[in-house]
Amino acid sequence: MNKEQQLEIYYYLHLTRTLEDKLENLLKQGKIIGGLFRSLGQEATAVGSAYALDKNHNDMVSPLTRDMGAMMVMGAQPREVFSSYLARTTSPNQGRDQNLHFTDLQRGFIGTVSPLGTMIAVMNGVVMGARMQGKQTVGMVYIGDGATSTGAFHEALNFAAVQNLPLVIVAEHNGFAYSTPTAKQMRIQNLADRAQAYGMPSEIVDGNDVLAVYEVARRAVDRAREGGGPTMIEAKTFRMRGHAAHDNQSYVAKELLDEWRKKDPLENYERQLLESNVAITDELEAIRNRVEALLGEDLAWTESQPTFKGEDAVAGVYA
Ligand SMILES: Cc1ncc(C[n+]2csc(CCOP(=O)(O)OP(=O)(O)O)c2C)c(N)n1
Repeated sequence: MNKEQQLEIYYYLHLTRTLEDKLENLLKQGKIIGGLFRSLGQEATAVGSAYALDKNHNDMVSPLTRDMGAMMVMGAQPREVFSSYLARTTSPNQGRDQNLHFTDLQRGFIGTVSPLGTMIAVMNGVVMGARMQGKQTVGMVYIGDGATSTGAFHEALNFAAVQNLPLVIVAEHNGFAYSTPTAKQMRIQNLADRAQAYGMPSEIVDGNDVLAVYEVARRAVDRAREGGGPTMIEAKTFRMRGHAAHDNQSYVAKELLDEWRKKDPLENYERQLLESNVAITDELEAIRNRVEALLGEDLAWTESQPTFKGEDAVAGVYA
């Protein structure tokens, strides 16, 4: 990976982190209607994996709550996220929904539907359709540890394996499904074991090491494109906030959070770039300033936009 790409990855990691920091501030200011879901601590998993996709082949992702970083890599704009959370009528969902529930087939992302596990079947269809059309599209779909216990997950994983589909499944092992620790909902240590049951190759990676995530994702994407079928990647990471902002994580041991704070993916990557002489401090600061300027501009634009009104809810829903 050349210097430009390594700095681009830094840009996306920093963009994701700062965008969500600003959303948290907006929530505290009472400007966000509804909840706020963050990917704090998990940004490297989303950014590193999506960065392995190729837009020239119309690769597609289906992100989850913790995959803001993948959306940014695919070209989603901060103003689309701000305006969704701030319920503006000019947001991708016209103010009807927040978070990452929006789709753009051109840019290659399909907004998730809430029943967990089901998006793997949807992405199976997407890549199967593309293959029938003679395209070399690879799909990437994200799944949480909790969601790997759904029936939908197992049915879709088997189908992807049997059909040898060009799909990469990124399983985010972040310790908790809402308040349930992984050990209380499965007897296995590694989510990757689930893939073995279907004859699907899997790899385990440090989900907080963005370059390591990129490497395994790149291998899986290349294999899928060459007709080698699906791969499941298990990214070991940690959810540094509650399920959403209303959840104070009181059920997570402080020691565990302290331990994972030391493995912060953004701080570690920054150190790595400096220590390996890929970048100097000024270059990283210039990137941070670029992010700050973009977010300032997009938030100002969002705040100038009209707010969703109750009566707007009935338009465009029924014929
Ligand atoms: C089939 C289904 N069951 C329950 C829920 C409610 N729910 C939403 S998120 C969530 C926890 C998900 O945990 P996990 O898959 O580990 O992802 P994480 O939030 O840790 O990223 C639950 C139970 C749902 N959306 N769909």
